[in-house]
Amino acid sequence: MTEAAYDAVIVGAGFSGLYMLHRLRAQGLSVRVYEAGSSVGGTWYWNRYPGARVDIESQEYSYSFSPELDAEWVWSERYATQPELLSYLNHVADRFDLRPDIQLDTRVTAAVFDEATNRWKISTDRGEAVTARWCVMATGCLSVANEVAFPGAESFEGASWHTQSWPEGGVDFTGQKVGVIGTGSSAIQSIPVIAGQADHVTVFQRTPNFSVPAHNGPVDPAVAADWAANRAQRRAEARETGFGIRMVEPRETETFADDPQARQAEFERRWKIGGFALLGAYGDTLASEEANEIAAEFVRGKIREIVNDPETAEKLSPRSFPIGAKRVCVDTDYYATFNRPNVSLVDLRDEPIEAIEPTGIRTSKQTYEVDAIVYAIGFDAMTGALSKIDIRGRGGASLHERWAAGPRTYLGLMIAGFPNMFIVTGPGSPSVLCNMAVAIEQHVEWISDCIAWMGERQMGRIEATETAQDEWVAHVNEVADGTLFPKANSWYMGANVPGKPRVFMPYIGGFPVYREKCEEVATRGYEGCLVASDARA
Ligand code: NA7
Repeated sequence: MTEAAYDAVIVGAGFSGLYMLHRLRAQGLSVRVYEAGSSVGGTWYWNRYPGARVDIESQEYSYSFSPELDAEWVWSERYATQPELLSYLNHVADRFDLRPDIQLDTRVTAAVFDEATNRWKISTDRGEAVTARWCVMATGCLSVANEVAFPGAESFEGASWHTQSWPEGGVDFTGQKVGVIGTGSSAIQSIPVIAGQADHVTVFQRTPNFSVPAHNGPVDPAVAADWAANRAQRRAEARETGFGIRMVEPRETETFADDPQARQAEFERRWKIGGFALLGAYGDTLASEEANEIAAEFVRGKIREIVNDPETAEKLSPRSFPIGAKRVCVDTDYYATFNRPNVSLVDLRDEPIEAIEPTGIRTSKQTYEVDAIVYAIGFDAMTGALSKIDIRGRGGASLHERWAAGPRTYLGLMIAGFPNMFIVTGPGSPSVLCNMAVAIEQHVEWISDCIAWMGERQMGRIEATETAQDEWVAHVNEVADGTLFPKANSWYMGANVPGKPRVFMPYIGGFPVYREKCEEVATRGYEGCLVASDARA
């Protein structure tokens, strides 16, 4: 049977895949999108846990490519909830008529490059195989959940869920004793909501995280009016900041240039704004340990102010890594939730989990009886989704093996030895250290421009050189080493997955610097890449 042939296959129909499809189709390409979920939406389809919402203001965390879309969509809250984000992405799919080219409930299992034809053969778990000139991995940075590997987990008699694969109809915790394992962003968002419903919530914390208030609420009409009047300008401002987030309001000022009173006032002002604004207070927070400690201690002071019990406050206070070196969480009432009589905290540094038992969670000290368990234990980040697909490049080389010691890419967009394949927000690009919406749009546009450039020249194959890739990887590491980021056991480092190599994966040089580099590469005829026509390949 002849396989269906497309110009491009896109894996994933989240924020990245939807825009990628829209762009490539507008360029006249035939495109097939495969999506494992039963809906478009990616992250915002899967992460349906209570309290799930974006941690960047929605005005900024949304597409900017279509002024009409931007103008017509009205966000109801400063930080949109998961259902609102999912309806936004569904609206995008309908508005741009994307659905006919998207196949849902289909997981791509293999992608094999054929050197004779310069095409990828892509296979799915439905037994289909198609070929495509271009393969774009829009598979997301946080799309593969960490496995629940606690001994005895399968013996638990109650219900249990990973936050990333929450039941579509939601869960009613009324009257239940709930154990939540983990205190990352997913836990910090869900714990206050679960605590408002359940009989009791026991939080199992291995490492406390820094969390700042969202101060969420309805979108301020003045802010909405400002965005409506100045949208293009506001978007451009976001793109000029290192994190691609306008509300961070980054300042160059160094921490010790201000006296303690001025520092306190600046941090207080930013705490009131909420969200990541705190991180923009001083230019050296993520570079100097002494400076970082000042910001960290400000947050610890807030925890002590909010949490009534000093012992609980201390347990909730992060002391083992610099603030910002793990993604700061953005919460609604997280710390105050520990003042509720129906919430208790178990510090796993004192009493590690030994096993899950049929009726509870057993630590080295005791068994905590629970009716339900929420595993908020995170993701195999940045490389998880690609490592689940059997990707074979030139000479049958396996990506899995190539990346055994950690991911290596050129600009986080291409991989030497894997021609005609692109990754959206891959390791080695700003990705999770940037507003994802900003990072995604820039990648999608770069990839589609590259494909158009190839088409105009009737070229059939493009591939990053090993030299360009080595230089980029060295640069990514050098920049990371100049910061405090590698000092945390974070998912940025792969440190949260046993056995995963410790490599700092995102690019921390800042979005504007990165975008400039990408533009320079393109302007110079895709410098660092080998380009060939089909005939010469
Ligand atoms: P995170 O931020 O990786 O958090 C996972 C949490 O689960 C974290 O507190 C972990 O503790 C904890 N964890 C993981 N494995 C275990 C085991 N075995 N025992 C106890 N505790 C464990 O994932 P999230 O889903 O919350 O957030 C991911 C991103 O999504 C977030 O940054 C936002 O960008 C949105 P640890 O810190 O490893 O000690």
